[in-house]
Amino acid sequence: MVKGSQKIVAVDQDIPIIDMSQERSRVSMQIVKACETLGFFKVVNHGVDQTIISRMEQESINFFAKPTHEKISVKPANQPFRYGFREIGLNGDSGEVEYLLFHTNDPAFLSQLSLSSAVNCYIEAVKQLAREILDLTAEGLRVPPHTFSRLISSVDSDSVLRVNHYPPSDQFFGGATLSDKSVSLTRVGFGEHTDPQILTVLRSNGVAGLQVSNSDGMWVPVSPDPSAFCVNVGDLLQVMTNGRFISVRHRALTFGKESRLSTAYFAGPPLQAKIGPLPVMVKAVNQPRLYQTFTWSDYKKLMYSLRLEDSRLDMFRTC
Ligand code: GA4
Repeated sequence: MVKGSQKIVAVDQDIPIIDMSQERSRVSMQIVKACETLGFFKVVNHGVDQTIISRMEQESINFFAKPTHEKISVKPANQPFRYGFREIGLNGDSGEVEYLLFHTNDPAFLSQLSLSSAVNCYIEAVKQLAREILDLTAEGLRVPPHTFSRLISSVDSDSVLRVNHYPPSDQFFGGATLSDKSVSLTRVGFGEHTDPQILTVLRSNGVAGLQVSNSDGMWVPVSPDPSAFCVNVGDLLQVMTNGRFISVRHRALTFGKESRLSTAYFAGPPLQAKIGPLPVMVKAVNQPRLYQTFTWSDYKKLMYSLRLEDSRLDMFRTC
């Protein structure tokens, strides 16, 4: 049921946990190290108000509890950015998931859902956290302070919020019961992929499912921690750092009886932003330029023409 030969390692001891209340220089060094080794880390003591998180989560739970016909009605034709059930992207990918997906600057859609206030507050809070992490990253790399964060701060930045609901497995078995031993409960909720944008800030309820691929090609399960945010490097940050940071492959599995809810903020730049390796990351001798320069708009066109698991970055390699 779950394809791929990669092995699972038993525990998530390899996932860095970064305490943001530490001294700033320590935090920035730890972020850079995590981005270089795994491309993924958790942050704790992040400063996002728990009330904002709980309100957003409760509104999402209420939305997914609605009858299907009501949920489907918020999906206009030919729009990838709406309510979706099973289908992912435009090229035949699917998973055991239903979701809401929207641009963070789409007030019309938000008000249609009546999620508006809770979700808007949440978006503001995670955007602020993403900016802070990117500024710390710039400090750790010793590049000018807002090198990365300015790209996601502008009013026309193309960021996306995705709320994923992975229902209990029995809702996907078409009559088979959970006590039926011949039925494996493990399903792919969201298949393996890298995130295309700059940085992703994700949280989930207390149910497991997220796994990240480490440098040995093993799947590392990320233990759920509702008080933490998970952060991962996206493709664009890998390009800007000329491959020094890793845009980590990850996936979500579903295991059984409990519903998993995860919310991901994908921090992206404006469509016309030019993305390429920072000059300081390129050196003629041992750090040759690995990627061409392209616009985010070019990259998006390409990603929607490919499958979820495809390595889009390879198309922009110089060598
Ligand atoms: C992966 C990360 C985000 O969920 C997303 C996804 C997007 C979509 O669901 O529309 C994509 C996927 C994601 C990358 C490749 C393309 C586009 C589905 C797909 C097959 C919203 C994003 O930005 O890229």
